[in-house]
Amino acid sequence: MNIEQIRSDFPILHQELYGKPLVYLDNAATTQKPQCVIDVVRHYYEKDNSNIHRGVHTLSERATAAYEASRETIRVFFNAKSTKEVIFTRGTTESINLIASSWGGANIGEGDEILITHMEHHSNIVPWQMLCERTGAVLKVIPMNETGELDMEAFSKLLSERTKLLGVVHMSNALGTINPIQTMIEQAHAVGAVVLVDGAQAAAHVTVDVQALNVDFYVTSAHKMYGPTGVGVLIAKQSLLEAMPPYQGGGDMILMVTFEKTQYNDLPHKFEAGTPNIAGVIGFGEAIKYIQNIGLDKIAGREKVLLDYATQQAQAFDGLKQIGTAKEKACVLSFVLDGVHPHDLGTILDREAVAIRAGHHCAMPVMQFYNVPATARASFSIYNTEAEVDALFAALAKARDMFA
Ligand code: 7TS
Repeated sequence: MNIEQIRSDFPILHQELYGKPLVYLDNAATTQKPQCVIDVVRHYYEKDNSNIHRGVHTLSERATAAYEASRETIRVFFNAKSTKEVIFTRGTTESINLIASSWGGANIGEGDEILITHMEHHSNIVPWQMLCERTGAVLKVIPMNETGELDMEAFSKLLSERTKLLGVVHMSNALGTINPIQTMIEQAHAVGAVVLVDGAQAAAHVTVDVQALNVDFYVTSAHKMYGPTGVGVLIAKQSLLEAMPPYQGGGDMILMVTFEKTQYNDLPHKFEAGTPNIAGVIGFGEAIKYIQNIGLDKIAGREKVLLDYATQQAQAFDGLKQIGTAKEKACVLSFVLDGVHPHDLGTILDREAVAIRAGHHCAMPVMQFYNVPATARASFSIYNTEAEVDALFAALAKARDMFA
């Protein structure tokens, strides 16, 4: 794999901050965008900009064709059965809120249980708490151990006929852990629960086949997969979507409206009310093609080499404690450094042109588990290099010396 060639696809990487070359290691927050994605968004606005699904004129036809072509690209990428199962949203957060509101509102009642894990992002905690407050359902949490792996025995014990939904993160943004979702889906289905997998982190690093997984809901965001912000996808079984009420009402989600009654549109449009992020969806499709051109397996293989290289240095680094050491993990190095607050670390590293994230990563329960206010997190992508990992540790050494 030619990393220099890949780097040349990403214009933003080729700049200096404070006189030093940018080292972008905040990919779990959002990845950078390759030129092809930037170009396709620009082309759309320069040549095709128009509203979709309604115009009879040429531009609208072109815009609609490009939008729907993205849906097909994304269907193939995740191996969904039909484009009816591919709903565009604003991202993972909106996808989960859609499920909690629409599916949850129709299916959850008092005494029912929603089961999530201790390592969920807030976006897979709070919507369920809100649903529980509305309905009297109970939120249960699968515990994890010190390495950042789920306690599978506890999981089995928590499952019962009261469990109506299992919500599990495929790959933790705070720890890097990749959860055994195949087994968890099978076990949850055995008690009749529906399963939602949060793929916000995983989808750019792990091959996902929603049919092989037999997952009910799989959600992710384009911007963590080299695509634009403000767009994501909800992939769901058609039978579930057919039975769910619309999430929002408005244009495009109807077939017929009178003041007496409205007939909803067919899938997937029933869940896409209003003018969507057309350019974003088109950019998302292009980003998926970019991944396909390199090959997700190759990407994952290369990223593993990089993570191993960084992990070795982390283990040898005095005063550094890794947060998240699961056997199955990807792309995330979360840590605390003796005597230096993660936020100070983030600021010092920024002056060295090394971009990392410092904070609770919208996973406060993970911070509570490790009894830390925050962690520093370096997260890797296909365009990162060993030299950049070296730059990270050189900057960390500088920070450690400053506080010594
Ligand atoms: N789930 C996980 C596992 C995430 O990592 C994120 C975003 C979300 C859900 C929400 O995605 P959104 O696109 O709707 O915002 N995670 C992060 C992060 O780790 N740093 O910034 C955003």
